[in-house]
Amino acid sequence: MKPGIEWRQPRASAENQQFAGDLHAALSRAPKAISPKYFYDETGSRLFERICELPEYYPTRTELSLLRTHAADMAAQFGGGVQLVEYGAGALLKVRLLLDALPRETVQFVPVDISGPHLLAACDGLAGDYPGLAIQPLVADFTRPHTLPPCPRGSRRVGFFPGSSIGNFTPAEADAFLRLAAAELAGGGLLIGIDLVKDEAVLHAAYNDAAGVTAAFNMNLLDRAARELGAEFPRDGFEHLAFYNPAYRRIEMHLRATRALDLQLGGEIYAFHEGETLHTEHSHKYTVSGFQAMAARAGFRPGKVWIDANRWFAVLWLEA
Ligand code: AVI
Repeated sequence: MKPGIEWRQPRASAENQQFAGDLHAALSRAPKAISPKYFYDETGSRLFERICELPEYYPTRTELSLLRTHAADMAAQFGGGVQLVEYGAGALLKVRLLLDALPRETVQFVPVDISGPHLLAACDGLAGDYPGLAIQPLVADFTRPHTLPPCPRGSRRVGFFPGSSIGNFTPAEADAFLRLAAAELAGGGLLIGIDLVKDEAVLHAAYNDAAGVTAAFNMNLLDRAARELGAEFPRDGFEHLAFYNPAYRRIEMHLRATRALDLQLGGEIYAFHEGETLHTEHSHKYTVSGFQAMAARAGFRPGKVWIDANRWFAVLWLEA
């Protein structure tokens, strides 16, 4: 690990126990459903990076292009010194565009991510490319209560939540996250990327790529259960299912049993009938005004908005 990076290590077994408990609960409810946060182990994080480069998956390159074009304008909203908190930090690629628009000595960067080894590797890379940048990674589930390092004197705390990751929350979870963020970012603000409502064919292609990377990403949830928890099931008995649900304005991802089968987990047997699914992810799509109204209810004041020419993706500044 590079000098200058302070590392907070969680207990690995606690994470496994939580996965096991949540998977048992997911398989016991009807319909079966689990949080998408369990996609992101080492393998899942790498598969997600591949998704971001797929020709069909427009959100990443659209948001990157917005950040590239408007980084200086976005950074101008932050004010002087900044403690920049990235929620669900991942590969730390997008934040570089913001960092490039900020005087390095005025920034303390706090990437928060649940996947420890992946975050550590990303921080090493960032520290090598941005010598002198203060980086304090925090391994945590940012949707649960967590303690950020104190904000340096004279700095504003600014959250960065790109990628429309908020779309993967239920509306209640999104509201809870926005309220938590509005409280911990009070006096600063939040820069957030959201995926917009659009032509269903564009959405369908983005979650059903020809190369099958999204299918592998989805399946990794059960692969991970096999690797980490010893779950047993016929792997060829599940298939990837992703479709747009217009009533909820969201893409839904499921793992569908192609025949009646049993999944064994920690001594319990969970039966799937043919066609039954484990719901693995929602990906909500928003309108700008609808999202701003939700943010306002959580305590933010809507600020500037940057949107691409297709009106497929938006980056919003929200004052806390
Ligand atoms: C991380 N998140 C915003 C992605 C999305 O588009 O909802 C996750 C993803 N799932 C399938 N493809 C990408």
